[in-house]
Parts: sequence; C-alpha cells; structure tokens
Amino acid sequence: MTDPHGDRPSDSRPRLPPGQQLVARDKWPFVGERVCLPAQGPWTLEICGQVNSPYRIDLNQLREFPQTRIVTDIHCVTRWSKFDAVFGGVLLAELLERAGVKPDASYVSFVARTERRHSSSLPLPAALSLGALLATSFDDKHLADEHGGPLRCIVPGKYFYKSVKWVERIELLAADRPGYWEAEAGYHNGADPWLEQRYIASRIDRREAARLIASRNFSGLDLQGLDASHRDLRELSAGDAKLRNASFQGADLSGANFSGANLSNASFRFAKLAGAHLCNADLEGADFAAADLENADLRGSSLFGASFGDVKLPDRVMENGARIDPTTLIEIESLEKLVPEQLEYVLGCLRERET
Ligand SMILES: Nc1nc2c(c(=O)[nH]1)N[C@H]1C(S)=C(S)[C@@H](COP(=O)(O)O)O[C@H]1N2
Ligand SMILES: [Mo]
Repeated sequence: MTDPHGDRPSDSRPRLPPGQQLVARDKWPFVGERVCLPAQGPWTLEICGQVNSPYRIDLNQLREFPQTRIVTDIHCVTRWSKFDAVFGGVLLAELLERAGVKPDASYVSFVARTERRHSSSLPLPAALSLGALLATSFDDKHLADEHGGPLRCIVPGKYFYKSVKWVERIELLAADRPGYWEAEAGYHNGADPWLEQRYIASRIDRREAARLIASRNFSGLDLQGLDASHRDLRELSAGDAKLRNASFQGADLSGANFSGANLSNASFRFAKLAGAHLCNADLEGADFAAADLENADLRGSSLFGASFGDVKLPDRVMENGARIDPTTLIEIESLEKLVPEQLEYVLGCLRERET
C-alpha cells in the first residue's frame, strides 16, 4: 500500500492545497460526463502507441495483474477536495511493463469510451512517479458507473481532471496531445493543485488590459484570467463576458453587471459588489470571502464549490465571511451546491433579520 499522503509535497505543508475546500466526509460530487457509451460485449482496455507489443485485455485479464490499493486525496479544479479516497486496481507501471515502452514514448494519453472520446494526457515520467492507477474499485466496492466504472484512471497529486473516467485506451505518445478539458476549455495542462495550475492565463497583454479596465466595458469579451484587482469598476458592463479565473480582489464593482458571465474560479475577495448583477452567471468555485454582497442579485447563478468565507482547519471556523443579508438575492436551491460550512454561513446571513 502506498503512503496515504503520498501526494503531499512535504509534511510541513498543509494537507489542503490553496483555494480548496473539503466536501462532507461521505460526499463525492459528480463532475463532467455522466455516462459512457453502451458496451458492446465485455469492457476491454487497449495499451497501444509507442510500445513494443500493444495488447488488449478484458477486465478478467486485468484482475490477473498485481493489484494495488491506494489512499489518496482528490482535488477538483472547481475547488472541492476529498480526503482519504480508497481506490483499488492496477498500476499504470504494471500495464506498461508487459507492453514494453519504446524510447521515444514521452507522454501517456488516457482515452474514454464516451461520445466525445474524452481524454487527458500526462508526461509519462510524471504519470509513473505519481503512481497513476487504473482503478476498478472505490472503498473496496465496485466503482460506480457515474464515477467512471468499470475502469477509470486515478492520478494522485494532480487536479482530478487528469483522472479520466471509463478508460478504454492507454496510448503512449512521442509528442503531447492535450486532452478535452485542456484543449477545449482552457484548463492548465500542468494541473498541479499546490501551484494552483487551474486555467491557462489570459492571452491579452497588460496595455490592452489597462485600456479595457478604463473603458469599463467587458461585455461579451473573452478575458479569462484578467487581473482587475483593486480597480475602480463601478457600474462595469460585463454581461456574458468570459472571466474564468479573473481576479477582482478588493475591486469596487458596485452596481456592476455580470449577467450571464462565466466567472468560475474568479476571485472577489474583499470586493464591493453592492447592487451588482450576477444573475445567471457561472460562479462555480468563485471566491467571495469578505466581499460586500448587499443588494447583489445572484439568482439563476451556478454556485457549485463557491465560497463566501474562509473555513479554517482543523476546527472549520468561518473567517472573512462575505457581507450577505436579506437584501442579497440568492435562490435557496442553488445553495445545495455549497459545502456544509458555506451553506450554513449563507443561510445564517439570509435569516439575520428574521430573528
Ligand atoms: N471521461 C471523462 N472523464 C473525466 C471527466 C469527463 O468529463 N469525462 N471529467 C474530469 C473531471 S473535471 C473531474 S473533476 C473528474 C470527476 O470525477 P467524478 O465525477 O467521479 O467526481 O473526472 C474527470 N474525468
Ligand atoms: Mo474537475
């Protein structure tokens, strides 16, 4: 059995990577694709590409390989983490040993049996040193279909998007072939949670950014990763803008319009958002610690993994709580996507004046 905390860089560092929050102990959210293609016959796994002897096996043959059980921490890029997940299966290293790796194999791509042929890739040395596992069990039981059963990859120590569900092919490559999230959705190809390698940084240069901030008009623009911290952006127009991973830390956004904008993982720490329109915005993983949300409108927004304060371990005490009160418009149903401490905090604020 591997070191349960093997994905931690060292024992002196905290166990929860920066910007992450813990889900309830018995919870494991579903993210991304929900189903694989219907199986025609038994599930098979193919090992191919830059190997000496490509082969294909079914799950019974997979069980003949040495079995490994790991305890690892899951860190999703949408800011939830889950400690001590137990997976059982076969190490990538074991599967490759049988195939024989060719000298020019530098990357490994895991390909899913799903409609979009979902995939993700890693440098081969990283995949091996992290102990990538082809898992068939979770908590010593069959891996559920929705979580990638019967066979998924687990890459300890990377954001969970590197852990492909429903793997049917492991392909060794001479040159990298970025996966679905990395190529299509701007996810960082490094995916190191300790370095917060979440998304590719914005491509615009600093002068262009300065011009845009002065114009206070971001409507419909792609400004992923924009740094607008501490700016005066009162009454900003940012409807439908793509602002994933942007920083608005300490900015004045009073009366700003972000309707329909993509603000996933954006930081609004200490920002003024009084009267701001965040309706129908994607706020997944957004950080509102210490933000002022009086009279703000968050109706119809998606709040999966969003946070409204810092939950301090080990006692899970709330610090830097956002200013939320009954004038803040939030649909109660949208709050079920929050972790328990966040949910409790927001509900408490919304009830403030009734009690
Ligand atoms: N085939 C496939 N694998 C995938 C994804 C996907 O959309 N399709 N999403 C990834 C992402 S972003 C995450 S966080 C995890 C989620 O796994 P879970 O649904 O079991 O929590 O699967 C990863 N593997
Ligand atoms: Mo993810």
